[in-house]
Order: sequence, then structure tokens, then C-alpha cells
Amino acid sequence: MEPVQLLDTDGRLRHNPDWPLEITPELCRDLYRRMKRARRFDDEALALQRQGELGLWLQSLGQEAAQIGSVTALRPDDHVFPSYREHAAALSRGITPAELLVQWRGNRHSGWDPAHYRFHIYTLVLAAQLPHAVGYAMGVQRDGSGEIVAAYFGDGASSEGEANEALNWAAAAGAPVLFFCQNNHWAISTPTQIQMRAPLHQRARGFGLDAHLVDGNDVLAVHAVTTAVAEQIRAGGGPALIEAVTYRLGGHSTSDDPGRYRSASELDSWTARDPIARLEALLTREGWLDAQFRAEVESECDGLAEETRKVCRELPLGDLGELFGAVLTEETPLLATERRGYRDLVSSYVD
Ligand SMILES: Cc1ncc(C[n+]2csc(CCOP(=O)(O)OP(=O)(O)O)c2C)c(N)n1
Ligand SMILES: [Mg+2]
Repeated sequence: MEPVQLLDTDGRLRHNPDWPLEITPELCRDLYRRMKRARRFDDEALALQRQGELGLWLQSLGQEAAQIGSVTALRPDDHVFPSYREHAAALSRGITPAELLVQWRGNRHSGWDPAHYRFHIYTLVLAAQLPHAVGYAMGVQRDGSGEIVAAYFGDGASSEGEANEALNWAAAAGAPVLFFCQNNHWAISTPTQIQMRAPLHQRARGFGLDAHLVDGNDVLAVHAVTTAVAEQIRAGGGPALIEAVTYRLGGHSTSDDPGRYRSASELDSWTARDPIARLEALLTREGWLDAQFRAEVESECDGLAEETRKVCRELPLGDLGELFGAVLTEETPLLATERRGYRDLVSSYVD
């Protein structure tokens, strides 16, 4: 099965009657601006980690179209359950750079209020957010509020038992949930092809979900498919899955050296399919990228970069000892021992 594509790798529009989308200059410019902002933020965060300001960073580089195309197809009150690399989607929802960086600076386990943004906190335990999303969707179903739930996860996470339980449970309950998998070809150093024999969208159909394969580096295709699928779920059509074929252009994290397991030619072939360059080619060809708009986006990105550097350095270093108080309502003897051990360790530091 070929992934749905509306924009070929050279940025030429491909007519696709199955997935109608009104392609206007406004829509394309808006998606472009959101993707450019996301990439600039990601670049800054990477640099901040290399400068010692962040403990760790997981880049979203190359996955902007998959995230922006999908999140903008949801309504603002649809609840999103992300995994840990959805910075482009988070920024697009209005989460601030400071709120996004808190966790990676090691200050708190999350920086934003999920109820305010309708965007759940990041989940680092692979696939744990998927049963949570289904449970939330079952609540939404009972409330009859007209919201839907969207859950992001990776190809590697789809191997977890929880992912498969969530797909089955969602189908059995007819829950209004959209599973959005960014298949970026790698789970750290494990390539997708050795994790599964049947592609995820086929597996999802086996569970009884409606499932689609989309070119995840084509923001228009992702937007068109997600818009249609979201409305189908909202209309009571039951859960669905979208598998977006994309590529992680960076390492898994700043602790990873992808040069040890993937080839330069693979990276080159995906760099040539860069999702932002592809949309830029369309904008340029159509005459929708005039000098003024380009300058506006550049200056907005410069401002975002400046803000990112400033707020990161200003984030107060919290007392990590407080984390022990957030585990259980009543402290167990083991937790008390661990808390004292942590305090002793900190007080043993010379500086
Ligand atoms: C339950 C669990 N097992 C293992 C890990 C370690 N781990 C962190 S990320 C990762 C790979 C995940 O790959 P994928 O789901 O494809 O997401 P990607 O990082 O490619 O976006 C692994 C194995 C973890 N966080 N949680
Ligand atoms: Mg992956």
C-alpha cells in the first residue's frame, strides 16, 4: 500500500480525490510558519543541551510535517496524549518554550498544565500513554462532549504490550480515539523492519480499527487525512489509526550517536525529503512566499530562539528532593530511606 501523498518530494501538488483538501495560500503559509518555528526551537534546544544548559534533548528534527499536519487538524479542545518527541505539536498548541524545557533541564517532571492546553504531559515509558488515552476517550464518550482524543507514539512503542492492548480495547469500546504513529524508521538503534513482520496500519485493521498510511513528510497529506479521520471519529465512527512514514533526522537523543548504526546514504536520502523544504518548494512555485512573508517568519523565528535561550537560563533550579513527596500520598519507609539518601548525596557535594 502506497502512503497517501498530496505533495510529491519536489513540492508539486498531486491530485488525490480520496483526500480532498482546500489548498489555500493561507493554509500553506500557516503550516510553513508553524514548522519553521518548531525547527528553530528544536535547533536552539539542541544547542542549549550541548552548552550544558539542558540535561538531555530529543530532537523532533524531520518530523515537523507529521506533527504539525496532524495537530492542526484537531480542534483545540481535543485532548492530546503525546509521547516525548512531540515538541512541534506542543508549540503549535501554544505551550511555551519555558514550559517545554523545564523537564529537560531537570527541574520538574513536566512544565505545563495538561488541562489548560488539552495536551497531556510527556510520557517517557513507551506506550504507557496509549491505555491512558483510551481510558480518557471512554470518559469523553460517556460525557458526550463531542471531543476526540489523539495519542502520539513511535514505531518502537508499537511493540509494547500496552500499545496492542490499547488498540484492542479502543476497538472493543468504540472509543473516540485517534492513534497517530510516527514511524521514523528507528527505535534508538533498532530498525523498524526487525521489530514487526506486518506493518502497523495492517495490524491495527486486525484489531478492528480503521487505519491509514500517509507520507509523514508531506504536511498537506497528513493534514488532509487527519482532518477526515478526526471528523469520522467525532461522528461516532469509532477509533482509527494513522501511520505517518517519516524519518528521525537527528539522533535518538543527545546521548545517542546514530553514526554507529545507520548509514550516511540513508540519512542523505531522507534529508532530500525534508518536509519543510518540500512545502517551501510549493510556496515558491505558487508565488506564495514573497520577501515580506519570508522576512516575517525569519524574524519570528529569531525572536523565538532568543526567548528560548533566555528562559532556559532563567529557569530556577528546583529542589529535586521534592520529587519524593510527589510519588505516594503517604511516604513508605523505603521512600523515606531513598529521600534521606538523596539529601545525603546532595549535601556531600563540595560545590
Ligand atoms: C517501557 C520502555 N522500554 C524501553 C524504554 C527505552 N526507550 C526509550 S525511547 C526507546 C525507543 C522508542 O522508539 P520509538 O517508539 O520508535 O520512538 P522514537 O524515539 O523513534 O520517536 C526506547 C527503547 C522506555 N523508555 N520505556
Ligand atoms: Mg521510532
